[in-house]
Amino acid sequence: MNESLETLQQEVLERIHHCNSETEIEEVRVETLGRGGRLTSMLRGLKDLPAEERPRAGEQLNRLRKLFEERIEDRFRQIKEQARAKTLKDEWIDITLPGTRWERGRIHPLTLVMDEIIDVFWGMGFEIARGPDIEDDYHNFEALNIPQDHPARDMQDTFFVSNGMLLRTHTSPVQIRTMESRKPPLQIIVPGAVYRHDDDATHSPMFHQVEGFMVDRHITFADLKGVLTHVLQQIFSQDTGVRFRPSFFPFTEPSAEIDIQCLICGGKGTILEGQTCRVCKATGWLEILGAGMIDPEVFRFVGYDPEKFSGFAFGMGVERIAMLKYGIDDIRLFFQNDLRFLRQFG
Ligand code: FA5
Repeated sequence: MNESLETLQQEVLERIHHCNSETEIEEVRVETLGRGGRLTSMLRGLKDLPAEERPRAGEQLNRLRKLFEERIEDRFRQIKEQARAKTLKDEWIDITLPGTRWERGRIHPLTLVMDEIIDVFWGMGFEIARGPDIEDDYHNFEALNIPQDHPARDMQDTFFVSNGMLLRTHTSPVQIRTMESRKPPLQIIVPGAVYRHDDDATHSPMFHQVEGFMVDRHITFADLKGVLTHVLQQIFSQDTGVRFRPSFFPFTEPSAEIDIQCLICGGKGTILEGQTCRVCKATGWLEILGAGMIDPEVFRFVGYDPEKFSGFAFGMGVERIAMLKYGIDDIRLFFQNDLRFLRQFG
C-alpha cells in the first residue's frame, strides 16, 4: 500500500505539474478524485483492510486527497493567470493614441439644390410625381408630339436600350403619364434624372431636371411667367436678371427658353483678366429652363379637350442652377466624387 501510494502521489503530482490548460487539469481531477477516480477507489477499498490497518491507511489517503486538491487548485489558478496575462499582452491597447475620427457625411450640392427647388414649388401648392428612368418611345417622344423621323428628335441625343425602350431624355414623359391617369386641375412637379449623349463643361450625360406643369381652365402664359419668375427669384435673389426668349418645343406652343444672368461672370461674359467665361460662353446668360403652353396635340394624346383646358409646362436643369448658385464652372465636378469639392457644401 505504502509503495502504491507513493507511486500514485508521484504520478499525479507530475501530471498536475505538466497540465497546460483548464481541460487537462480537469481531466486529472476526474481521473484521481472523481467518482471512479484512482484515489476514490482506494478510499472505497479501506473497508476491506484489516481493522488495525484502517486508521493509518485512512489518514494517509486523506492526506493525499488534500494534497491533490490543493495542487490541482494551485495549478488551475496558475493556468488562469497565465491565460489572462497572455490576453492582456496580445490585446494590448494604447489608450493614449488618438481615436479614429469619423468624418460626417454632407449633403451633395445637387441634392441641396433639388430640395430647395422642391420646397419653393411645394410652398406654391405643387404636388410631386415620378416616372421611370427607362422609358418607352411613346411617352418620351410620340405622345409629346415628336413622331418618328421628326427632326426635333435630334434636339436630344438619346441612349437607346432595346425593344424601343430608352433612357428618358427629359422628365416631360411624366407629364403624359400623369395626364393619362388623372384629370385637371393639375399642379405637378417631377424631379428626376435624365440622360443624353452630351459631355462638356455645361453638359453631362446624366443630369437632373425638375419638370413642372399646371393644367386647368383659363391658364395663360402670364401664369407661366408669374410662377417661373417667382421661383427663380426665390432660388437666386430678387435682383437676378431673368429673360424669356422665344423658342421651340414640339410639345408646347408658344415656347420659351428662360435664361438667367450668368452669376459666374456677373453677366459680363468675361472673368478675371478678360478671360472668356466658360459657363455662359461669353454671352452673359445661361439657359436653365425650357417652357411653354402645352400644345393642344399633347392634350389630344391624353384625352383632354383642348377647348376646355389649357396649361403650361416647363423643364429646368438642376445642375445649371447649382452651377450658378455656387459659382461652379464645370458640370463634371458634380460627378467626380472629389471630397475636396464635396466638403464645401452642406
Ligand atoms: C427639355 O428637356 C424640355 N423637356 C423642357 C420643357 C419641358 C420644355 C416642358 C417645355 C415644356 P431642354 O432640352 O432645353 O428641354 O432641357 C431643359 C434644361 O435642361 C436646359 O435648359 C438645361 O438647363 C438642362 N440641360 C439640357 N441638357 C443638359 C445636359 N446635357 N447637361 C446638363 N443640363 C442640361
